Amino acid sequence: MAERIIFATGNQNKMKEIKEILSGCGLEVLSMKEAGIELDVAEDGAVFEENARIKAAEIARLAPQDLVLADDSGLEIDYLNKEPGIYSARYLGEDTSYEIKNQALLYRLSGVEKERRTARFVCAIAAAVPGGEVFTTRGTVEGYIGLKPAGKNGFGYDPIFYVDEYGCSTAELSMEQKNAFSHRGNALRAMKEELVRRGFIS
Ligand code: ITT
Repeated sequence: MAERIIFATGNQNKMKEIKEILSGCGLEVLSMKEAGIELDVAEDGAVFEENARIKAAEIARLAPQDLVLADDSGLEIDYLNKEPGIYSARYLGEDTSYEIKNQALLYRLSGVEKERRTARFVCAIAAAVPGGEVFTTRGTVEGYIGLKPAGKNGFGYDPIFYVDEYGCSTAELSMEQKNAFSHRGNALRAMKEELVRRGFIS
């Protein structure tokens, strides 16, 4: 039975959300950095699940005793044929700031009315468990692209992603509020259930 969960991400904002959601699962939750693992995995899959599987399986080879989780996530904008999708982190270049990425997306939606600005955050989580098996869960959250960026919380595309229930962007919500319904929260809760069902955590 594994004693630690390593979450295979280099994104510290994700890690904060993940630790909050997995707290109380009975296992120690570590980032790759905290586990002393440094590896840049090429995410060359065609869908979120495939990228999450690639990441989890690669890291698991370096930590065969641990339960390794990895996610791949992104923003799908319906009007832009689901762009940026799996390329969310790489949209306009990995090093381009989110201020610029967000402004560019807002520009591409200039003049488009609210009903056609629908979008969703998608998160696939893969678990690589000791023994070599890998399985995935998926979570989504539906929303729309607002007319301007708002809010300072969260990260990435949060300032332009609005949810009807709150009438504000997800960057205007606290981490607790966002985690309660977010794509990553939903995928992680489904993964927690799956891990309990399979007897890996209690
Ligand atoms: P790792 O691969 O190391 O986990 P990453 O930032 O490259 O970190 P992804 O490949 O999963 O992560 O890219 C997801 C991108 O999608 C992320 O960088 C954000 O731009 C966006 N994204 C995902 N979840 C988000 C969220 O909750 N809020 C805002 N933007 C999000």
